[in-house]
Amino acid sequence: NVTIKINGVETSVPAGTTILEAAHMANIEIPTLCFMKEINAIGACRICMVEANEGRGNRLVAACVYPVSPNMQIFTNTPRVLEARKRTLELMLSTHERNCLSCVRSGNCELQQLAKDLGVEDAGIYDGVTNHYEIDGTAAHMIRDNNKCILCRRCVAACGITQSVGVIGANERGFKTFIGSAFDMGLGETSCVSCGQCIAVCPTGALAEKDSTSEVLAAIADPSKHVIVQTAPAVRAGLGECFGYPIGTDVEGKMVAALRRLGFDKVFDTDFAADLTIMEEGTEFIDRLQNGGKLPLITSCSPGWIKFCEHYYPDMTENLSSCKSPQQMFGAVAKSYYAEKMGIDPKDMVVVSVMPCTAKKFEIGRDDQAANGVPDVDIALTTRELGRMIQRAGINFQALLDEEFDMPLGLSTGAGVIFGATGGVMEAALRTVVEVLEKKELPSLDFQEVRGMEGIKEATYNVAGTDVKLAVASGLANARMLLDKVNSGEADYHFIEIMGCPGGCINGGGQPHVSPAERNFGDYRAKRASVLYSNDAAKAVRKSHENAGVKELYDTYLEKPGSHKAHQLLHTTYVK
Ligand code: HC0
Repeated sequence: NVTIKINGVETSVPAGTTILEAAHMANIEIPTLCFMKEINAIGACRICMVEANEGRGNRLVAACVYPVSPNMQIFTNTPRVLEARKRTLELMLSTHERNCLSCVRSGNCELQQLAKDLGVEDAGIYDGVTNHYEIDGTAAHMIRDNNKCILCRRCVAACGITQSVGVIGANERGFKTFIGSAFDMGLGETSCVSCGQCIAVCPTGALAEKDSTSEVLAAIADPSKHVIVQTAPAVRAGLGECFGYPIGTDVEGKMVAALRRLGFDKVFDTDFAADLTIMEEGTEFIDRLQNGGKLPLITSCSPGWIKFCEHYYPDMTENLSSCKSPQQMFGAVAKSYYAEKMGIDPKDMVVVSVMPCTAKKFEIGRDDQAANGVPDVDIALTTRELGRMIQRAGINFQALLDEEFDMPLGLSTGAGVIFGATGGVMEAALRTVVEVLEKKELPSLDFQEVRGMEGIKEATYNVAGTDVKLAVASGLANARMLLDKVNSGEADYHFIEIMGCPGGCINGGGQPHVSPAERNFGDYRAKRASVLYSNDAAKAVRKSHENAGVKELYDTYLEKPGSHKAHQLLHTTYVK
């Protein structure tokens, strides 16, 4: 350890710690714009400047990359520091489109917050020549507005390092630098996988999901339409953050109440379809295991992962489960089974989904996702869009009393809800597959080995005399690492779960933005995941094959998992 002084107060921190980390340990948050721990430590934006004295007088240094040294004196709050940050911010603002009133990030924009904290007036003192960029709306899920970009390169790091996709980078140089794709192609023309991790880390309104909220309002206002909504597992673990609740607050009941007040005809749960997925995918796994099918079986519910597999590992598409994602299974069942029950023509139904995910906006338009001759799902919203809709409708979210999902597509088990955290699909599948193969009840339903936020997890379970080898990866760079091990023969598994976003859907690209301090030093992913595991633990029924609604669906409509009708509605194909 080394002893240092921060603002005159002595403290001891491990050698090699950066000033930013040391200050965080001493409960002082130094503002950052470009910094992302371990993946974007480039010291580029110069917002984190502090004064450091190592015996040669006070010097301004970038706290995010400058390591502490013995007896260093650090000053984070002097007039010189604040003035330096203010100047830098003014320079950034001089080329930033400042129409904050209508910006989607107004209220939680990091640049706006800094301007407020540092007392920067919108005086335009450095105004002069600016660049003007066309908005890129070519991708199905998002827009890029480079007029609001501050060139922090967080999106570039998220895309290239966290996800190992790397379809964006800095084009041109100097004053003309802008972030875009190679040859300035539209994002929709590249092999972007739509994960939205770039949006999640963007400090400003330069990157945002395509907003579909007015389409939803128009459908609700149309009396000829029966408009139903489904909510993904992870939404209940994130939505509260839009309304000031601490990270890790379960707002399932208030969310249902709010959706009803927005005017949806029925409020259903994607968790129902997650249980259904387990029935289909579990059956597929047992079949492949016992009949020499292609192994490892790899989960198929994360559309960012699917697109990644198709683009970067086309030879492995045969390993993918043929199951549609729960979002799509839900839509297919809603527009067949439920529509018939209700006597509604599926053409008069609008299925809206609320997802923590931006790739779901892409998934709804994929080929072979319209089992009933109409799209399985019509509109996919992110958690953030739902937050905005509730806000705009004047619904006092905090004051709402908890309400329950509608039936029959609102019934779910604990296995369904844990889908939203990395390892959750695997655990849910194990609860069913092990019981089916061993023909007896599991003594414990908790498969701890596949829980937790590590990027890659492995476990082996002896099931009915066979050692079943499993792996779980979240985040596409981790997925790439795992698949390369499988391809090289270094590892062999029977079953792999892959989720496109690090930590799983709880950290999806459509979840509420978190502060830089939380993103860099907090455990927001684990806090959100804990909501799902607590929700699971509190449920009376925790195994998908015991979901009474799913059982009834099979008994009265689908016949059995893997049936012809189940295949027609619930399974899909992939492109190489
Ligand atoms: Fe997920 Fe899903 S768990 S992908 O992360 O499988 O988005 O939450 O809705 O479809 O259920 C996202 C979350 C879902 C789906 C489910 C799966």
